[in-house]
Amino acid sequence: MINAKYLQIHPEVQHALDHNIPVVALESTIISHGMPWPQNAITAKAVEDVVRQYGAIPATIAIKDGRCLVGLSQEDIEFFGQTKGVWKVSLRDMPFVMANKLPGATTVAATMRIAALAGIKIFATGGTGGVHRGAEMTMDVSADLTEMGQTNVAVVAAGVKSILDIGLTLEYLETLGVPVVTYGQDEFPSFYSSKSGFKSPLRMDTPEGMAQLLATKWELGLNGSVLIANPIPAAYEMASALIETHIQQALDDAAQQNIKGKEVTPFILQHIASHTQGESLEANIALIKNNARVAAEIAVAMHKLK
Ligand code: PSU
Ligand code: MN
Repeated sequence: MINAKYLQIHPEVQHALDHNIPVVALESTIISHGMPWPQNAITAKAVEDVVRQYGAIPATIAIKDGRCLVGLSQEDIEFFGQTKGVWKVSLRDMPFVMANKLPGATTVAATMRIAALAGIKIFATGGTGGVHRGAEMTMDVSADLTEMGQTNVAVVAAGVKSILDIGLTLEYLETLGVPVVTYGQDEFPSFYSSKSGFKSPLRMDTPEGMAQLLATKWELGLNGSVLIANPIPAAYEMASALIETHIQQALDDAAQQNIKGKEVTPFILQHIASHTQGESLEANIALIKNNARVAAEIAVAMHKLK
């Protein structure tokens, strides 16, 4: 366990951890950089409510005053929802942001690491990072993937967005030894769509099956995550051709404006959001709630295995 001075676990989360009550971690980049105010704060709260409704305790993770917060108050959620200049913190940025006591919203990679430090086994988000299109030239591969290769926290996401190279992302996860399991269908989903054109490496249909797979993996000493891909609910799916048009435009704009490094993902997401307005936001909210439900169900099933 790391020095307690770096971890601030919310009393409700600590109580759950101490009493073997299932806990689901949630990230904060989606709050500070993924959605506009006030929908971001409203959604963060609603997602926590979904976790509770399905029998687990939510622990939304962020960084403030030099500490990793595990479980946010309503005030914290509002702070991360409306404060300008909150850092997007992946693993690389963690020591700098913490040492300088800056506010930070955590990516999938940083959230996983902090969840692991707190003893949380499962995490729900919208979409993860991956291998970017053109990565064979830029080497832009999200630290989310390398983190999934080593940290024992399962990730429930709606697949990866087609802003990434989905085929290369699946290859890279295979290299890292990360099982990719799609929930309830054969095809790997691509965030706004339940389809991607790629067959999922694995498929599982029940929370109990998922819990058994996780237990087996970790009992074997096979460290790292399992990417649980949960397709967006059918009613909220968006037309792939439309999304592709916006992605192409966003990639062109990013190249023209010389957007690089950690700014690439937020820039493209922002572009899609502003060009599809309500529709993509609504889809985003629906899929993250759906992921929170599945994560809570799996957390409960893991608890029953014990
Ligand atoms: N993809 C999405 N929505 C998101 C992100 C990615 O569809 O909100 C965020 C997540 O926090 C993810 C991060 O961990 O972006 C990845 O950023 P990068 O590609 O810079 O590693
Ligand atoms: Mn990157």
